[in-house]
Amino acid sequence: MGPAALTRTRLARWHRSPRRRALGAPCLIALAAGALLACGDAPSALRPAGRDAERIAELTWIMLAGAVVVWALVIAAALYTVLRRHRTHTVRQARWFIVGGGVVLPTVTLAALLTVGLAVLPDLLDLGPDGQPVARVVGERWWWRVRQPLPDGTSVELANELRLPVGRRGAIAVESADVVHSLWVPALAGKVDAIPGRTTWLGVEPTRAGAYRGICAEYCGLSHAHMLLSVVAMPPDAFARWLDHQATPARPARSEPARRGEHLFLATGCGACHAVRGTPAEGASGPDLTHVGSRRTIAGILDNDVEGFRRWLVDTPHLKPGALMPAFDMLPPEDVDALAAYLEGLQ
Ligand code: HEC
Ligand SMILES: [Cu+2]
Repeated sequence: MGPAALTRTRLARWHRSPRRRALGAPCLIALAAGALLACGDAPSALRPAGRDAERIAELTWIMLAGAVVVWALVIAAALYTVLRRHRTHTVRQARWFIVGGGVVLPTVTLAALLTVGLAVLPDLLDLGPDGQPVARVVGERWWWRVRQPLPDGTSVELANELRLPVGRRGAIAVESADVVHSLWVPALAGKVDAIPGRTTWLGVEPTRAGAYRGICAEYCGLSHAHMLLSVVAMPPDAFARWLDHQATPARPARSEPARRGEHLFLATGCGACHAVRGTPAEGASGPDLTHVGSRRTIAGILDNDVEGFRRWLVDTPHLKPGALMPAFDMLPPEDVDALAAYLEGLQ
């Protein structure tokens, strides 16, 4: 039996084999998982909600199409060598094959893909009209400190949350307080490293209102995977109202437990690390908590409700291993409840 016939027999046997069938199900599951990931709640660069992510998604599809064509050509060449009848080529034909397929084709294909890729860059590097950042984001272990400028030149500080008006182009200034982090909001834009001692820039222009998940895309230590950021794109007037509200100082606690919580907040030393504008708490090493109750999450990872605050206060080292906040599990439960009521009320 010649090599070609042998291969044909092997292919036929593989086709009938139970091993091939056994492979079918896992392949289908992997494909389905991929499809689900692209449409579930997970951050996805393939469902863009921003101008930059749209360009990146287009580029991805073009690169994928290019890769599929190259792959098909390689497989076709492989099948041709294996399955063709024995027939010798002339030297001229062989040279054409090597020069054409080995030099000309890759050069042309790669040059074309490079050109398409570079053409996207100017759009991504456009940082908006006024050179002022729409937000400053500082990567810290293990949260994102966010400062958003106010019309009067000052700014408000929040944590793990950033809001942007839909349809306006701007730039986020990215910094780091400790090690190298990387900011990536796949639905909105590409990723950019947060490098200690430097400011890097990321152009953004949300096209669809909604909340999009951002992550730290550079391993930075124990709780790297918990460094999550919500980016909320809002209609411009709703954004302006939200910003106005964030600029106001905390309103005094209303309910009895919340008033007790306010007192405990200062008495247990929370104010050494946290600021609550309008109170004597002026700490700066932790997140500003002035409107913490109005944020989408607590610490980027918990639902924002009384129960979430309770869990955060007593279980900090398990929820975020290595977090630079001590656990307050020595407090009696009624004190934890009071603190949670106070924090939830900081709307
Ligand atoms: C030694 C400094 C320090 C002290 C003291 C401290 N914290 Fe924190 N706190 C932090 C840091 C740092 C973070 C951010 C941790 C992270 O997410 O990695 C944080 C996060 C938080 C958050 C989540 C904030 C957000 O925006 O989601 C809340 C709520 C909070 N602290 C409440 C308290 C309360 C209440 C007390 C007092 C009982 C307290 N903290 C004491 C440093 C401190
Ligand atoms: Cu990080």
